[in-house]
Amino acid sequence: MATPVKVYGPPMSTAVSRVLACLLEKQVQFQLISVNMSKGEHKKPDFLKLQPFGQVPAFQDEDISLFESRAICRYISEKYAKQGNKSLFGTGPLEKASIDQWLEAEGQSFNPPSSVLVFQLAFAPRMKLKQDEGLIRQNKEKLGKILDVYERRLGESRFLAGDEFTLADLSHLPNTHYLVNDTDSGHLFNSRKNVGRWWDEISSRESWKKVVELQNSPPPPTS
Ligand SMILES: N[C@@H](CCC(=O)N[C@@H](CS)C(=O)NCC(=O)O)C(=O)O
Repeated sequence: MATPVKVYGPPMSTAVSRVLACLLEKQVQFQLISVNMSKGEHKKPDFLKLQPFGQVPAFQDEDISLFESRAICRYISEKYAKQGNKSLFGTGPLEKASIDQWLEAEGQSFNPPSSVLVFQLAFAPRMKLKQDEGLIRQNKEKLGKILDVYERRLGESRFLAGDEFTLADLSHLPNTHYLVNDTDSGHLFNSRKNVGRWWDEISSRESWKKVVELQNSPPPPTS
């Protein structure tokens, strides 16, 4: 039996949960390794050998290590192409390019405003940090404009890259989950008919439900 891959970081982290969703779609065995971020473990020399920017997740598969959640997802999808969800990263050059195009749109256009809103609206209150109302307003407006493009696209096809659920859709799960469930910004998604239909469908996948269970389970004891 293959050695489980290792994912370092808490499932609450959006970038960690992206990798977990991918592993679950691909039915790849994994070991989740706790990193106590409140104690700054992600900035310690041993962790920096795995993730030189001092962020989670870090990832190991036997003797290789990788960082950047979207790159890790592409690697998992290619390496384990023959198992689990086989269409997650497409099968031909055109399908892959279309998936990559929407993965880039997620990373370059959707993530900047949505991650600011996740931090400001979901995490800052939990961390007892003051929210920046100007930043919130600005980023809600930016995200609305991006979602107008998504609304048009999702009026033409069931998923972002075509008829199948792919990495492009999966990559949107972490930020959207917090915005829809933990903030007052759910209407940005649900008020758009096609985006709302798409969100209901992608967030109902078994893989994502398991990630949410992991997020809600108590963290393992730390030393
Ligand atoms: N682009 C990176 C982002 C990683 C990232 O921002 N991780 C956050 C948690 S979601 C983190 O480690 N924050 C702590 C820090 O930056 O010190 C990826 O996708 O892996």
